[in-house]
Amino acid sequence: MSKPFLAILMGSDSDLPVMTAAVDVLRSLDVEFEIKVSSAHRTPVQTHDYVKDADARGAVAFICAAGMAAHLAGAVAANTTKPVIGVPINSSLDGLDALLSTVQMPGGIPVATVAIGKAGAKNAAYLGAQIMAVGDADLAERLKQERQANTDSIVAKDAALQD
Ligand code: RP5
Repeated sequence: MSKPFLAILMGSDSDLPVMTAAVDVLRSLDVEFEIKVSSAHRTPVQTHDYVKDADARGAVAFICAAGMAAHLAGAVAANTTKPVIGVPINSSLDGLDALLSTVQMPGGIPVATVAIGKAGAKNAAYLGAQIMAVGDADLAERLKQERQANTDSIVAKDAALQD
């Protein structure tokens, strides 16, 4: 088994401009990850095979981004008991179609669904890192420091505004 990692799947390479927000967060936190284009509809066999393989190699959680009839996160969740985080992509209908397709899972096959677009991609990465950090004290510390740095930066901006 390789080092623990997060597996990111996207339904299309057209989702990459949004998912770079997740990649940036994981790089900043020094979290191991893999990223793949794999579609529930266009490459169902490859998606199934990758999930089984990544699960066996030590994927801690899966982050799945898709737009339109966004079935990727559900298809991944059907093939693993690791946590699955769904990122709805705004490809049509303001992303509402993708949000509903991702979040409305039948009982027993959960997908933790985040917001549509870049904010969701970012939060999916933080959530994945937080899941990993349950078993990784160093990563937990990096997350705490990063949160504190964000707080400090907002407080400093407010202080500057008051001058
Ligand atoms: C989904 O359909 C993808 O995740 C993407 O968001 C959307 C459109 O895909 P492309 O036609 O741009 O490849 O499967």
